Amino acid sequence: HDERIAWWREARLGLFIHWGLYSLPAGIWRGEEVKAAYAEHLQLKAEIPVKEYETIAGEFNPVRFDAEEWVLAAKDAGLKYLVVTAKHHDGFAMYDSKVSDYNIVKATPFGRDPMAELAEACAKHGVKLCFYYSHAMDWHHPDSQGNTLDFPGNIGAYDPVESWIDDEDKASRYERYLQQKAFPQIRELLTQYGPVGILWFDCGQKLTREQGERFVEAVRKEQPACLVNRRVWKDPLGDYGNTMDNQPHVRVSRPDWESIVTLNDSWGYKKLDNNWKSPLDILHNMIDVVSMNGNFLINVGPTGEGDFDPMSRKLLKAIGDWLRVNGESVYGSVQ
Ligand code: FUL
Repeated sequence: HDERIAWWREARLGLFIHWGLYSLPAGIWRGEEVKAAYAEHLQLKAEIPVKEYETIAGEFNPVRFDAEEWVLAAKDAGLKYLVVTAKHHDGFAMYDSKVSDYNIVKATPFGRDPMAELAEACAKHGVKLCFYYSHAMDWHHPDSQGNTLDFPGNIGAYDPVESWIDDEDKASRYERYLQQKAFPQIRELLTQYGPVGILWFDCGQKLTREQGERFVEAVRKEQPACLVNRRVWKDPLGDYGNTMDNQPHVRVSRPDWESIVTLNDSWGYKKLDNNWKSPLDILHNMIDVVSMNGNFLINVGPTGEGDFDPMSRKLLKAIGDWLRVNGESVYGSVQ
C-alpha cells in the first residue's frame, strides 16, 4: 500500500474533470433551467427518458477539445494528477468502449476518443492520468440503479442496499449490469490507456461489501499499482478516504484523505451557475486541507464545446500564481 500510494502523497493537488453529454445542455432542458445543483444529474432530475437523453449524443461535437491544453492548464496550476469522468451516472462512455456502443466514438459526430488523447498528453507532460467511473449507478443500463422512469421496478437512485439485497429479481438483475457493463468497462479503462493513477469510483455505498471488494480486485488484477478511492464502497475499502462533496476541510478519519471541491456549485458545466468561489476561498481551503495532510482535488466542468470556461481558467491561474510564490509550503515542509 505504501509503495502504491507514494506518488499520491507527494502530489497533494489534482484536477477533477466532469465532462459528458450533460455538458452540452449545461443545466437547461427544453429552454428551462433544471432545478438541480449538479448539471451532470440532468437526466435524473429533469426525468428525461433514455431515448430522449440519447439524442444529445447526436449533437455532441466538442471541436474545441484540446487534450494538451487541458493537461497544461492542470500543470500550470500546480496540479499533479487529473481525474476525468470516463463514465458518469448517465452511463455514457467518454471513450472508445467495445462493451457498449453508447460511447463518444460510436454515438457522436465527434468520433474521437478523448481519453486516449488525454493519456498521451498526460504522459508527455508528466501529469498522472486517473479515471472517474460511476460503477454503482448507470441510468442507461436497464438492470442498473437509478433510472426507475424507463425501467420501473429498478433500484432507485436513493435506495439503500437494504432495500434490494433480499429482492432476488433486483439483486440478480443488478449483478447482470455489473457483469455486462461495469466490470468489463473497468477492464477496458485499465488496458487501453497505459498506467492509470487512480480508478476513482463513486456512490459505492449502494453496493454490498462483496461487490465493492470485487471492484478492488478487478483493479488490482489489471494494474496492481493503480489506486482505488474509498467510494468504491465505504470504510475500510480503498487506498484512501474522501470527504463528502464540497466539504473541503472536514477531515476524514483516515491517514490518507482527499478533499473534493467545485469552483461553483456544479461539477458538470452549468451555464447559469454563477456562484463562483473567490480565489481566496479556494486558496484558504487548499491550504487548510494540505496542512492537515489531505490532498485537494479541484473540479472543472468543461463545456459541451470542449473548453474550460473563463472563470475556471481564472481560478486555476490564481492557484498556479500562488503556488509559484508559496509552493514550498505545499510541497516542502508540510507533511
Ligand atoms: C457525487 C456525484 O453524484 C456527483 O455527480 C459528482 O460526481 C461528485 C463528485 O460525486 O456523488
